[in-house]
Amino acid sequence: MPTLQEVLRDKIVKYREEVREILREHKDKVISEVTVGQAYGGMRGVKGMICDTSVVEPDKGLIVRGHPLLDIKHLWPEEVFFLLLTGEFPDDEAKAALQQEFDRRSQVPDYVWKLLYTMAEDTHPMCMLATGVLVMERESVFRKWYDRGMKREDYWLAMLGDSLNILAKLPVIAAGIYRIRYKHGSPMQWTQGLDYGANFANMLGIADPAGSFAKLMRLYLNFHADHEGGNVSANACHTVGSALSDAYYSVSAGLNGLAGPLHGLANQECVKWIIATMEKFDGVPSEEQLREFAFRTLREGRVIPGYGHAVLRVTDPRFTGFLEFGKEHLPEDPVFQVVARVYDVIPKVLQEYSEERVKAGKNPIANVWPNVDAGSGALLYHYGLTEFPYYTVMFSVSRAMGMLAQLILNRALGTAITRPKSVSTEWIKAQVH
Ligand code: HAX
Repeated sequence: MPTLQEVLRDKIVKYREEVREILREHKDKVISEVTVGQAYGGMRGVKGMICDTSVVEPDKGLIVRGHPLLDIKHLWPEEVFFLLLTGEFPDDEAKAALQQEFDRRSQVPDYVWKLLYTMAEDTHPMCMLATGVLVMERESVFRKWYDRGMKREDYWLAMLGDSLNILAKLPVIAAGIYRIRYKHGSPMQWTQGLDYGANFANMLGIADPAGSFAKLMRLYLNFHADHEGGNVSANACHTVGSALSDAYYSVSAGLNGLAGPLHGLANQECVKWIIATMEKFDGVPSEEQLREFAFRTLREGRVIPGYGHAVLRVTDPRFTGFLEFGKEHLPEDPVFQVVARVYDVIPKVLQEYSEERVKAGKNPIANVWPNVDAGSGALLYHYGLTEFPYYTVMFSVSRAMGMLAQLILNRALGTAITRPKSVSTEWIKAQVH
């Protein structure tokens, strides 16, 4: 099979023709309407952008290029990246070629390490990661080619070059941040010939005699890679990229969005919440104790982290996949046992609480089921990764694949600069009266 770049080049010809055809025939067809509630409500449900890498179906969860996530959970991260871009699974030869690309590009410039070492000791690891990516902007192929007058039709190629460079360096930098920030030793090097997930596992320096941590990393990097285009990180990355800012600026922006507690940071909040229940009840809490703890959290005006979703209305298949991994590899782990018990308790609690809210004239909770963040942290914790603030960095290594795949495709399709129309409250008042 040809390489990623060759397959993508052919696909792009088809993608472009398909979009040209749709626009030629149906440019003025209406696909969405916007209510006042949506305008004030984070544009939830407004169909106003395109993303072909994946779709999140409210009643099914993530579908990657037509494949429900749990059907492709065996894929390694490099295969997922290939699939996101081309809609095809790489064969062994194409996968090996992509791994060699990462091998070739994995050297992290010294100035990145110098900078990370000089950051204040209490800097959040997400800030270190976003800074580490941003400071490498001087390496951008896209910017260099653009300055030399690159043709529009080649934008995707320069974006692919930047993306491969970022993806090859990201696990090295992310693992290095873990070791620097939490004083586990110096950053470790990428091992040539080792796959992406196992490389990341290895560079974290976690003991893994049975190889199950490497398995978890492959699964983790697969599950978090993409979640269509409108989520905060993908959307932020897309918006910045639409101004033809290069991939370093764009991905760094996306990572800053992922660092919010209602988005990627929820995974650190989740484990904190689980551990807090165990400290309060001195071990694995009973269902009744969990219920009591959950209601206290809600009455204090806080959210139950890991539950709810802007789009999903069922248990997130990514949570299901992590639960299956836990049952197979760490069924006796007490933190994992709490996660499984929380799953029995919280949906009922949130349902009850939602009914209370409605009686009090507030919005219902649209989705009482767990999202991706509800279970992943417990698995990391089991392997000795007990530094919660680091979890979103691991999420980021994966999500960069989705963000970059979307960026490359948007540059290939010449997607326009993002510029929705905002309206003022005065304008809204005039409409509704
Ligand atoms: N606990 C308590 N209240 C919740 C809740 C939860 N888990 N989920 C939703 N609600 C509340 C909302 O805060 C909102 O209250 P207000 O109207 O008073 O503001 C109300 O229920 C309606 O919200 P919604 O329509 O159900 O949900 P949204 O689309 O507005 O928000 C969120 C989706 C994911 C942000 C929300 O469910 C939440 O805060 N969950 C907890 C944090 C979390 O797990 N985030 C990770 C999401 C997955 C992700 O992006 N990972 O990266």
